[in-house]
Amino acid sequence: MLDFTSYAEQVYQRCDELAEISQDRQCLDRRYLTPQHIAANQLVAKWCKEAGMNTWQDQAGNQWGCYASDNRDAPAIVLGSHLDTVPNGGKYDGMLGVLLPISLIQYFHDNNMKFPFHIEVVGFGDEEGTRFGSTLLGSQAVAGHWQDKWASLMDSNEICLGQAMREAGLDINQVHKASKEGGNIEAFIEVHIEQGPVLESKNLAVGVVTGIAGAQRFNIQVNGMAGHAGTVPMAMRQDAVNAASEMALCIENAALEFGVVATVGKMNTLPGAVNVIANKVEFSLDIRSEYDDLRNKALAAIQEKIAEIETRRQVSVKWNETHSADAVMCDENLKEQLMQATAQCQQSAFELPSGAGHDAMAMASLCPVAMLFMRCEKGISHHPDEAIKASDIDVTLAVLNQFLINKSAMYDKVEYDNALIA
Ligand code: HGY
Ligand code: MN
Ligand code: MN
Repeated sequence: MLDFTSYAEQVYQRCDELAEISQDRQCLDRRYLTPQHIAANQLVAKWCKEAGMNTWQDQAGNQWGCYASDNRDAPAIVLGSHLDTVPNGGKYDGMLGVLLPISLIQYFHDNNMKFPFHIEVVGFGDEEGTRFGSTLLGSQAVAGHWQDKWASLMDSNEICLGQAMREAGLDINQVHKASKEGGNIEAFIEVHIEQGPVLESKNLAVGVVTGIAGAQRFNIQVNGMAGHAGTVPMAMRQDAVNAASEMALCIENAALEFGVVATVGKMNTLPGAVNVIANKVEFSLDIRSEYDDLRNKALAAIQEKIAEIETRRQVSVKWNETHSADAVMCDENLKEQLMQATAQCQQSAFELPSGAGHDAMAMASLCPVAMLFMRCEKGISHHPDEAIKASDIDVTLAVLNQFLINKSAMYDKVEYDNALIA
């Protein structure tokens, strides 16, 4: 296996440097279309240039680099992930999948290596959906699925997405130009930390992803009746907090019963006073499964149970779906090619599913997609304790390099065969 130690160190340090760009001095929090997002794009642009790429920001705020083939008409292989984070996030979720390819291209540039295909790197601007609630906005723009209704999505400061774009120097009326539909893209490969404990339990640096779980997200509003905490008898209350709490527990029970994962990650109560019975609670639901029909069955059971609680507790419930993405299977050929490259670089090739969502889900409508997972310590993610080893970056660089070298040889063989036929 080629030694990429110095390039692995470069990736490691750059993750630290990028993690300094945050809207919160106490933790990593970088959101779509904020000044911090644009600053991160500019830093990534600098590194793309140093690696011999031309670089640009597209009309959806995604940052691109292209390591061009000598053949202008060649197809592109796109490598990338996201540059935004969850609040109090880790410094490898997303970033690793942008910085690792840039350093691999730095290695190609340093060694004057060229390929029969363009290699493009993309840093998507919004995978987590932290700022506007909807997710995969950057990659959906690239895949040609931007929805005009998103212009009115609001952040917690009541700034709509259209205004946020203007403040970031972008024009939402131009966002459709970010689409690569009809482009000559052969494949999208996303490198990402596993965000789970499996590779660590197998003592493997790298794994190949079989498929990405589908997900739905909702904002659920429970409206009850405010009242005096001291005078309203318990049996006469329409307490939104107790109703929402019972609903959250029925979500947990349904997830256990159907074997899916369902999370209530956000819950706000109003008016939020100690001595007032809450009249309104808003909470989020994130429900996922590798199997769409299972997720749909679990969701139907949850909706039925919540309707029963709504009636019994005399509250009213409003559902608002903020995200829906069916499960995506990775392309079989690309998966085999990544397994082959992995087997050439680590003692065994292993494949596993992804419970987390990724930009590859959006890109799958544009071109064949595949993912390479890298081990992360104790599977911790969406947390500042997210950690990886430089030696695992080394292995991942070697696997991605091997994949591109093998792919290049396939091109040469096709060209050779065509020449024979001609
Ligand atoms: O939520 C997810 O699965 C991803 O981290 N956005
Ligand atoms: Mn994430
Ligand atoms: Mn991610």
